[in-house]
Amino acid sequence: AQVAPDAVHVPDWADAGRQRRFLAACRDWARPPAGLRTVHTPGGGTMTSRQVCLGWHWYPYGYARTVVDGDGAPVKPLPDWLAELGRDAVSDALGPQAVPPVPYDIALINFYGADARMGMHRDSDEKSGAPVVSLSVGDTCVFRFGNARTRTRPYTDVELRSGDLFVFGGASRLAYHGVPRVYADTAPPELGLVGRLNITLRVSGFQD
Ligand code: MD3
Ligand code: FE
Repeated sequence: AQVAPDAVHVPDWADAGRQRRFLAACRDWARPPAGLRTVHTPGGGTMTSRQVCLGWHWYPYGYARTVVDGDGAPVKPLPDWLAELGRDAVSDALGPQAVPPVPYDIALINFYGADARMGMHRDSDEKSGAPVVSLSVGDTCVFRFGNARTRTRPYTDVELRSGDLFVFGGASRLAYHGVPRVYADTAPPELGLVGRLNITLRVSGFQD
């Protein structure tokens, strides 16, 4: 379903097998070095989701090749299959003409426990305007998709469930968005995941 221009939600995009393989990969990436970490903002805040990065390491508010706000290890590489999945996702959601000419080179994976939230924000630390790809696994959440001008209304609330794809291109790439709540114990039981995982794929636009 189209939620805004170039913002398309594709429920059930990833089947159970693909969700399971994603979860297994995330558990592997979460291990140290350069594993899952708690993110502290410069203002003294602590993000309630925990995060692991591939390709480029995101810290508030920039990117580095090492985990500057964690163990200092080199960031894990982004595997080719994941970059390819990014292209497939854009093609399915927005059409083949929207697939960027340069490969996806950043993955940010956020893990949400039942009490985790993500406040309204814009993703503006990348140089490329290529569409952002988001894949959800585990518990259902409320995803709030806003506008490019303010953190507040108007916004649209959408439930994201395990296996759902969301792609944000064009003007929607710079819209405010957040996760105001996660519904505990709503993950498919056979997954064996307590909580929610969200993987976003991005194109950095960086030279190195
Ligand atoms: C719209 N993640 O990683 S996914 C993030 O569920 C982030 O973990 C949320 O916001 C999550 O930055 C929301 C949907 C999403 C992701 C990135 C976007 C929407 C976006 C970037 C630009 C516009
Ligand atoms: Fe975001």
